[in-house]
Amino acid sequence: MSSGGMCGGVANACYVYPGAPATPGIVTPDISFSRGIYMDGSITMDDGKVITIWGFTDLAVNNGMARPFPSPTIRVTEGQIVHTSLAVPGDMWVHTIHHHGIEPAWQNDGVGHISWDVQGTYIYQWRPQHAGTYFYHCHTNTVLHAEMGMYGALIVDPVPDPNDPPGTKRVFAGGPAYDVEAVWACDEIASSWHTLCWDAGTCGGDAGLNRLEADYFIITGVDGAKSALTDPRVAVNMSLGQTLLVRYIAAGYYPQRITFGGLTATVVASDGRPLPNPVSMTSIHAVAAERYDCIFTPTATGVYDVTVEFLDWVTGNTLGTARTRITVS
Ligand SMILES: [Cu+2]
Repeated sequence: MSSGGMCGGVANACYVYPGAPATPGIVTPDISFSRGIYMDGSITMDDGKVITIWGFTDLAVNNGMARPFPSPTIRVTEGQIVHTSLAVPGDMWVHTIHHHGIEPAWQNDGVGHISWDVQGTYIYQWRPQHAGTYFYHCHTNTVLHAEMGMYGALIVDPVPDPNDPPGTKRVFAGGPAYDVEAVWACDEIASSWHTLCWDAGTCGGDAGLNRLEADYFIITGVDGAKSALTDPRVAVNMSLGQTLLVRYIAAGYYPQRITFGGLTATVVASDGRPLPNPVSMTSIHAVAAERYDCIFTPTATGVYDVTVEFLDWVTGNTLGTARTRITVS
């Protein structure tokens, strides 16, 4: 086991509150997800460096043996009662799931120091009220655990419109329809953090978590130096005449600026809420945890290189870049 997550025990950590009580007011859900924990995943960067990744497994698939990064998408429909079961065995310490942008009861919000850090199995019960793009992440020793990779997309679809042709996909009820969908979770990695213990800094020592010196820049778990230009998990191939929805998630800590290689985005929603009026933008400046739903209707075939710049908080200087591509044929 190479993971730096295997360091100290829960009893020696500070400001963690292990627990897994029964879910208050639990009812039969409309849809369920089951998540486990891994702390021995990895990502191989374009320069060959292998970096340890932590994340959530899908326990419904092959007993959670896979090590997906980002963590498996949670996709639900507006108004559904959702259960997300999180199982944390003793050798994985404590973690939570915070469904970012959803507004459940505090017991189900997954903020460790407000409720508890899951040790055992807890079922988060929640009900999304607004279609849109969200993400979920661990909220135990958050600065570290989220940076280590403990996040995944959370998508809330609208209830299908009975007047639409079957299979029509919309961003929100009454919103634009789309044919092709991409999720771009743009994030930086500070590889020096990826050997730290799971509880680094919780007892007041200086673990260096106040200094983010990222050396890699990724899109949806793929190195943005080169791989994300062509990796099918990120790069978009579409036909002229189709409508593309990009769910852009600022999943890192640095401010970001994304540009679309000459294409213009029509931003129709942000942070899980429709905009009063769509806004045409050739670049978007985003800060941590913001989400933008961007519609593209290219009018010419071509290859459009998308660039995400990661910016210094103070100077605004570009600290790193990730790239992907939209190919219209
Ligand atoms: Cu965690």
